[in-house]
Amino acid sequence: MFNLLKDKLKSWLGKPEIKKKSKKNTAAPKIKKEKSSKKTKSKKKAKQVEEIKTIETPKIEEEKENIGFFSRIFTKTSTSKITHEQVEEIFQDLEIILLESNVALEVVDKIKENLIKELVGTASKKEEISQKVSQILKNSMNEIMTEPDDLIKEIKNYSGSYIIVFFGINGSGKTTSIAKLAYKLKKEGISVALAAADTFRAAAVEQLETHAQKIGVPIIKSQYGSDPTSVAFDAKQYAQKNKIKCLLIDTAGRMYTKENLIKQMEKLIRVIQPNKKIFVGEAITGNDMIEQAKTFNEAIGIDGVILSKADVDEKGGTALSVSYVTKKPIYFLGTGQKYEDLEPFTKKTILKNLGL
Ligand SMILES: Nc1nc2c(ncn2[C@@H]2O[C@H](COP(=O)(O)OP(=O)(O)OP(=O)(O)O)[C@@H](O)[C@H]2O)c(=O)[nH]1
Ligand SMILES: [Mg+2]
Repeated sequence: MFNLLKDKLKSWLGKPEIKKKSKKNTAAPKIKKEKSSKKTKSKKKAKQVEEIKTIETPKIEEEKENIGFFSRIFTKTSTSKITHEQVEEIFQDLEIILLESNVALEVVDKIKENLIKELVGTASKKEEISQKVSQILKNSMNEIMTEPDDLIKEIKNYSGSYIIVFFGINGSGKTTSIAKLAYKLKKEGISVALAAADTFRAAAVEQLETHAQKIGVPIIKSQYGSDPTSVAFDAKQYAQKNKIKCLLIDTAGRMYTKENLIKQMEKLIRVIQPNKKIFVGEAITGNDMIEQAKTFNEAIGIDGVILSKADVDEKGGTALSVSYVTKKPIYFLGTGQKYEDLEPFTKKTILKNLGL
């Protein structure tokens, strides 16, 4: 992931720009000294004058020269103070790169604010400006992202059955993320049970059941069309009775605009009182996904995010923006379709992926 944004930033920070340059040919005219008659002498002299004239006339030669983007803006300033206009000019170019890479507007604005704060009025050598901008970008990204608590540790340290509910729109990767997390927890020696509270979509229960069998964890299920809250309630009781350390509750995909479906989710949360409400969203949907996360957060409150399909997201802006907009951390990135493809979200990895 991030390939596109990484490449764009990399070429921008060291952006070569082609400038046409006129070059004066200063090579000394070669005048041959020849012995000759007076007649031919004056003829030769006239020719020489002619030659000198043509040679001395500046020869306009178009030549390509590489100049950096930053050098273009800071042509005159070597160590003079950077102006607001110069920062605006830098930002114009950067803004396009960020917006094209799905970085949310709020985040773009924050980066602009930081650039202005850190650059205007400071004196830097022309050659150091791109490095300085790169550092400000890195600091801004660091500030924008939220590092999550260690969820695995939190589950291990919890005294009862730790309950996590997953929700999101249709096909966002909820069931797959639950299976991946169950696999991870089991590998960590944590006992897990799954609750098939998606009683709505055809084959949803079978899908979760297949995962439960493959991973080797129990599943609590009911009839299609039954109340998701009652399935989740039964699962909670099962987990507590059997001292299951972590219960993962799958729910049906729902559009955040459908009020009755959001109400159904509110009821489940009110009754179950989970430790975490995790929103699962697709990295590739960019600003749409951020809107979804915001609306779900306002409606039922989210504690964190799993960003699925990060492996197919070339842009990467969603991963940078969602925690800033919702003020909730991303816990994991879904990076493929295998059980192992669930990576803890760390700022360090993201900054490395961005080449900053
Ligand atoms: N490449 C990739 N594919 C993923 C990832 N996570 C999920 N998928 C795929 O996305 C599709 C939908 O995943 P599900 O887990 O069924 O999504 P869901 O949110 O449970 O869907 P509904 O229950 O229908 O709302 C499946 O084909 C998954 O294999 C991921 O991290 N990377
Ligand atoms: Mg599902």
